[in-house]
Amino acid sequence: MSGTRRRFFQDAAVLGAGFFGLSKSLQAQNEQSMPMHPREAHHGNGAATSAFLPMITPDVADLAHELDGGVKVFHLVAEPVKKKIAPFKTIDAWGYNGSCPGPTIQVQQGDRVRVVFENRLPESTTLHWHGLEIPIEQDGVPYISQKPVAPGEKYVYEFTVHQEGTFFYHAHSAMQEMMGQIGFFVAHLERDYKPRVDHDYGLILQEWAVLPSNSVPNTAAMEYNWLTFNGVCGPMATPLLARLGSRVRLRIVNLGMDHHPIHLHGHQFVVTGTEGGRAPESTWYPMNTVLVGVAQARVVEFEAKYPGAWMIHCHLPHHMMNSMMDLLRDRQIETADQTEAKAMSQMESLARSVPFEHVHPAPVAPDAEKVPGFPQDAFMEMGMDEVVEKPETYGLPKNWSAGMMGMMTMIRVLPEKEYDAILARKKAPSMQMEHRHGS
Ligand SMILES: [Cu+2]
Repeated sequence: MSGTRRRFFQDAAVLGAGFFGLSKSLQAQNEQSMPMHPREAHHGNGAATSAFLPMITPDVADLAHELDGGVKVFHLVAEPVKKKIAPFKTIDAWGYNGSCPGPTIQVQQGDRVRVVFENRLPESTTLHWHGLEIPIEQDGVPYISQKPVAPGEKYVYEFTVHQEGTFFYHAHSAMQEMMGQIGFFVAHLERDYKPRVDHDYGLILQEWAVLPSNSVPNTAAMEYNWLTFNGVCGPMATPLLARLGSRVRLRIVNLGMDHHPIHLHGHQFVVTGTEGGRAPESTWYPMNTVLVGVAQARVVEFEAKYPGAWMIHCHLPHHMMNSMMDLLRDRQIETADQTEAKAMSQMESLARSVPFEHVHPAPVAPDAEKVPGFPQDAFMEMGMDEVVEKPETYGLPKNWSAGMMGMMTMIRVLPEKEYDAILARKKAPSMQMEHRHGS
C-alpha cells in the first residue's frame, strides 16, 4: 500500500470517530502527559520498536521476524507440544514453535509478510490465514488452494496485509484445530485509533476434552472438561495489568466447538471491532458480556476506572471449573449420587489428593452432608497461591487462586504505585523470591 493510501485510511478513521471521538482524543492527549508506559510491560521482540502499541498475549510469546529487503520474514514450525494447562494437568497438544497456542504474529497494515512454514507433525497440514484478504494460493486449504504440506516438508506463504485488525492463523483441518493449532495474527495501524489505548491484550479461547489419566485431547468429543485462555486454565492464567485511568483494548478470538460469553466485572466496554476489522463508533454501545462465537474475533475497549482485581471469564457454568475428575487417576467414580455420604467423602479425598500444597479456604457447615446436593463447590475451590505465584499476582488477597477456575483470568486495575511495584518485580524476578521468604 502506498503512503498516501495508508494516510487516507488513517484520516478516514479519525474523521469517522466524530465528535465523541474528538473529545476522547483530547482526553487521551491529556493522559499522554501523565507518566504512562504500558510499552515497558511488553516482552515481545517482534514489534517492540514499532510506532504502534504492540498487543500483549499473556502466557504466549511473540514471534520474532527478520527483514529481507522490505519483507517481514517469520518462521513457523507445526509440532507436538507438551502443554501444562493447570498445575496438575499436562496435555499432549499440537501447536507451533513449542507453543500452544502458537506464538503471536504482529505486523503493520501494508506490510509484506513471508512465513516460512515447516511441518514437524506426523501428518500433513497447512496454514490458513483467517480473515485475511490474500490471493487464493495463500489461503492454506488442503487440496483446494495448495497441496498439503507433508511431514518434514516446508512451504512458504507470502502476501501483503492491506487490512488492519485481529486475525489468526490455524491449521485448516478440524481435528488439528482441536489439538490446539491456532495463533494470533494482528495487523496494526501505523498509529493507533482514537481514542488511543494504553494497554492492548489478546486472549485465545480453547477447549479440551481430556479423560482422567489421559494426556491426549479427544478431538471428536462434543463435551469439554478443560477450558483455557491462551493455553492455561485459571488460576494459572497470568493476570492482565492496567494503570488506573487508562484505556484498555481486549482482543478475544475463539477456535473451538462452543461459543463463549466473555464477561468483564466492574466495568462497561464497547465492541470496537470484529474479525473483519474496526467497527464504526456509531455502532458502539455499552455492555459487559460479549459472545465470542466460533471463528470470531471480538475487540472490546474500556476505561479502567475502578481499582481492583476484576474477573474476565466465560460465563458458561461448566466453563468456569477445572476437571476434578482428573484427580481420580486410576480410581473409579463409585457413585454419581451426590446425596450419598460416600460420594461426599470421595470428593473430599479427591480434593485432598492434589499433588501439591493447597487449601480449601471456604468453611462448610458441621452437618453439611445431611443437606441433599452437598457438596457443590465446597471442595472444588482450591487455594494454591504459591503454586501459581508470579509478579502479576503480587499483592492479591490470600487464597485468591481458590476463586479462579477454567476459562478465567482477571484484569488488575492498579493505582500508579502498585502498578510500578509489579513492573519492578517483572524486571527483577528475584524480588518475588525475597517476598516469599520474607513473609
Ligand atoms: Cu465458555
